[in-house]
Amino acid sequence: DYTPRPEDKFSFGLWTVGWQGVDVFGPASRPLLDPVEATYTLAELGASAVTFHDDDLVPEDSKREETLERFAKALADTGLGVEMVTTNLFGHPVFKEGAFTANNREVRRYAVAKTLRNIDLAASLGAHTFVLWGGREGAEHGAGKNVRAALDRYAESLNLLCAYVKEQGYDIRFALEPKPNEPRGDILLPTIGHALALISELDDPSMVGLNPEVGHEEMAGLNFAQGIAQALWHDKLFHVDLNGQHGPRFDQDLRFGAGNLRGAFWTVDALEGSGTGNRYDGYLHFDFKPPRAEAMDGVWESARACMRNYLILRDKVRAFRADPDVAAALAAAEVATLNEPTLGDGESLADLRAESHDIEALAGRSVGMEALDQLAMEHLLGVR
Ligand code: GLT
Ligand code: MN
Ligand code: MN
Ligand code: MN
Repeated sequence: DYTPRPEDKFSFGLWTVGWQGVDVFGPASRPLLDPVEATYTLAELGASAVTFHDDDLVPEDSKREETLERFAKALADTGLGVEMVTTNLFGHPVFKEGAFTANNREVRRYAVAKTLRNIDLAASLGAHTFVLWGGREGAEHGAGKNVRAALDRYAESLNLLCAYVKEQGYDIRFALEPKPNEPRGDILLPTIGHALALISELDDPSMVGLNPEVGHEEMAGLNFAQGIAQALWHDKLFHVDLNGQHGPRFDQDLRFGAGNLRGAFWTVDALEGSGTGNRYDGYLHFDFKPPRAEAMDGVWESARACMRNYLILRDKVRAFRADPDVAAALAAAEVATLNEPTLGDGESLADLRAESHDIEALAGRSVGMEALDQLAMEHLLGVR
């Protein structure tokens, strides 16, 4: 039974099911979806929370109060929470050359002000995570962006936002979302690793973590499961954007499980902490785009499938980890031995250097990885 439950903590961006199919080659293929209506439908499908950009919910100031009241009623009626809020710093042409890192200083000041206003809204709705995706922070031209200055300004903005949250006493942490390219030719903080490195230079690194997206890392040819495992190791996996992608090409934002299915299996394994003992306990947030060819029935089908695919894969991962043949294969591959420190307690480097090794025997040893991986493959293919 793959029915989503509240404890599964599934969450959706209102912009996902609300995407009207506008792309580079054509206009909208679907009607405007009222975000409040979308909230009711997502609740019916089994989501526990929703997330949004300021512009998804309250694009116009004139309707702000009225929309927020209707939205609050939808949350109360459905029991859904707002777990994360983010700011649109990429859609309006004012951000065409960047937001926090635009060369133009007035644009940067507007970007910070727009974000501050939305942090107040996030706090009032009880969100604890605030995502920052810098899709326009980047360049197409080498000389057009001083990367050193841009990183100074990126860090400056993040420091200002963190100071504001502390001053207001909000219980909010920031999550940076890396992406290598699209819409800019090259985006700053292109991968998990780049973003982690920037965080360590901030005034209060504890307030800033990551919101990695499956497709974004895969666009860069990277392994998402390994990326989030490292983010978890740094205690920086504050949030996650689950979707699907077929290798390095345009950002596809497929429903979770589509595209790189084996990658999705290991992603669930990493999130559940089955191999590491280090589980992600935040919301499982879907950031996908229902394909432009679909009508509204296909939109809801793809949203339902994101959750269903997660639950199916979680079952497969659990069955894999509980399989005695897998336990034997893990032992044969010495996977648990990696937990032992290389230098033992009370040992010195002299002890280590004094050891003699049978190099030829070690070089010829069996590592058992193919057998282990084939077991995972067979669980995924449904024959075990
Ligand atoms: C935008 C982007 C996503 C980000 C969202 C947060 S908005 O749709 O493509 O990957 O997660 O700003
Ligand atoms: Mn995303
Ligand atoms: Mn994407
Ligand atoms: Mn995206």
